[in-house]
Amino acid sequence: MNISAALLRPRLPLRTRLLSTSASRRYLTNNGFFRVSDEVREAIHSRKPVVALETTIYTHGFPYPENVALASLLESVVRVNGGVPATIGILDGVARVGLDPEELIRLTESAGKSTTLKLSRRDLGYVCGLRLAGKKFNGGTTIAGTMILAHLAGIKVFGTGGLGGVHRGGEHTLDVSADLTELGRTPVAVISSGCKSFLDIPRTLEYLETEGVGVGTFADGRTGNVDFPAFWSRESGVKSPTTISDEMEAAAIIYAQEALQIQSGLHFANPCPSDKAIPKAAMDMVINEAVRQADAQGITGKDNTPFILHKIKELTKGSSVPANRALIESNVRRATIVARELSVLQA
Ligand code: PSU
Ligand code: MN
Repeated sequence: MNISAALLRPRLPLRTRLLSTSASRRYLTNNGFFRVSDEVREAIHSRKPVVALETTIYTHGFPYPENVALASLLESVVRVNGGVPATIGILDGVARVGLDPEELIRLTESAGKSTTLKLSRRDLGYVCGLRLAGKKFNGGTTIAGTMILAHLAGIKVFGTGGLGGVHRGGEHTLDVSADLTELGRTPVAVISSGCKSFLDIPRTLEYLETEGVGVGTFADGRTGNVDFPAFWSRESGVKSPTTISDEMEAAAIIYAQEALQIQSGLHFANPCPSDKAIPKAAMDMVINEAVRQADAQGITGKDNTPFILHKIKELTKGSSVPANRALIESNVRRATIVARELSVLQA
């Protein structure tokens, strides 16, 4: 698609209505449970490109102190590409959108403690409410949890590593990540490298279709059918429902959905950079073994994803980690460019 913002703007009959809708939309103001940093609030208000970043990857993904380094790297990636980062999580029982460096360190270094939780939609009321009873939790928000808080603050673009999905055997266990239902109900665009193939990728895409979630994979010049990516691997054996050429197209889709007042989310998949990606065949062997061990030990529910991630790292002797880091960085860079293109459309 070769549409520049200049071409697109005069042709959008809904533009005036869209602007007045956006302008009159009331974002949640700061209260005892929810706080947006001054920098992020000002950036949203003046329509600067803001990118949401999740924190489960720090509290339940990367160990301390690597998680501190990653958290600060990702914020820098947003800044050097012209955006404003909004790292989202729960600190001392308060939902936070935008953390200063000291707070970011405090949250990431609390990884592994029993009072530092992995927080999805169901958990937000619990951790914030119990602060009133004197219990102070920290928490990394999952994609679902992060989308909710981003949307409350008025952020539309979110970059991260990988999406939760339907687990293998999910048709029996009903272990389906709340990320998928959240994408069905919250209008935030998530840029990730798809789902790890320890999940059931065909059923995940079916579920997203049922939830009304637009899914597009960045094709980067490739033509024909492109696979929906499987995190470390660029191939999954499953075709992406749609492909997009670049960040401009992603931004145009977000803009159109908003104009149409469609209240579901979007998922744009960005395959792992080629030089760091691990071939599907190699990854399949490792993942099958990790899944076998999780089954044997009866690890299900919210503990399943962290357990399998840990096993994969062990079985690949750490070689999956550089790929993981490279893809997150690439996704966050792309998310920033999408947010920039969106700012142009909204100007
Ligand atoms: N997939 C990954 N890495 C991750 C996660 C998923 O490749 O760190 C995290 C994300 O925060 C995601 C969450 O939102 O796990 C999904 O967990 P569950 O399946 O319990 O919903
Ligand atoms: Mn689950």
